[in-house]
Amino acid sequence: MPGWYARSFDSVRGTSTVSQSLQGRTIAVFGVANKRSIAWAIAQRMQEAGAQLAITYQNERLKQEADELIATLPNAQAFQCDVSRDEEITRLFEALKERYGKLDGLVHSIAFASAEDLKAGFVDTSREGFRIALEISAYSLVALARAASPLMTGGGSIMTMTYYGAEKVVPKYNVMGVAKAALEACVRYLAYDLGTNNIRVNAISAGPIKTLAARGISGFGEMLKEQSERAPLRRNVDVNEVAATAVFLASDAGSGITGETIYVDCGYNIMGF
Ligand code: NAD
Ligand code: 0WE
Repeated sequence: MPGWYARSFDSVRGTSTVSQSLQGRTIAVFGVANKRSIAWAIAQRMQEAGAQLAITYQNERLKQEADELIATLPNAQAFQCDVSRDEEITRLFEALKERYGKLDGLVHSIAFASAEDLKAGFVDTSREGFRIALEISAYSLVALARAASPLMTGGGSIMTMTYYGAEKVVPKYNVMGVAKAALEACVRYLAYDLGTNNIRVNAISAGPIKTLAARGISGFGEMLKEQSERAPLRRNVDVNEVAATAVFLASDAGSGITGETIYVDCGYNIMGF
């Protein structure tokens, strides 16, 4: 049995279980802007499961708030990285190699499209708006996976956050829907390439959650209400349910899953009417 695969056997019940512990693992989490960020909930739940964390924020503007937040978490260190800049990615992974030596997991919780592109008709998306949305929201996963894989010497788990607008039209999600469709395809191609190194790559498709990235969107409140009425569980998803799925994917319990998009949306996506 390979060493990384921590199975335990219950001789009384005669069942074997696979550990969801992240003890002894180092995980890099990208995309903490504030306490509402999905990345922040993931970081907290991963720390509770025993992981040592490198947490990144985008820029100087977010530095103070992110630094203060990250300082409250044991075994976590803050780093700055704008994923649109190759030199910042290179510098970050040099720092991670120096500080930790190896990496076991990476969480990508980053998206951006220009505010105008989430208001107008999709048909009016500019060349520049399209480029930016796809570069920040999809290509950055490829760049981070490439930089992280040499550090994942004992295998690893890479995950990203996606949304239903990748596969069905959600009015006003526009170019972000196209970027998420590309992101989900990137997950499958990365899973194929990195599978040889026992690195798994997956996406979590979360239902709508009131974060900074959602707050600016007009009608988001009504959307939450309608979604909760139509979802099989008759409610909206809690950010900690998304974080629990991230812990699962980073743990040995997720060892057989790669290239997948896992819905954490109270079942909303299964409905036809
Ligand atoms: P958020 O605003 O807290 O997180 C988005 C993060 O992206 C921020 O931390 C921001 O700094 C970062 N970012 C943007 N451009 C960057 C760049 N160039 N370099 C580095 N970081 C950059 O909002 P969130 O809702 O937590 O979003 C996290 C992820 O979850 C996104 O991928 C989003 O699409 C996805 N998601 C959100 C929802 C939702 O309803 N909130 C639902 C499904 C998926
Ligand atoms: O992925 C997202 C939002 C991502 C996002 C949000 C913003 C707002 C501020 C990307 N770029 C920006 N740029 C900004 O200037 N979600 C899944 C949340 C979301 O956004 C929507 C949604 C949902 C859900 C936009 C329209 C309709 C539904």
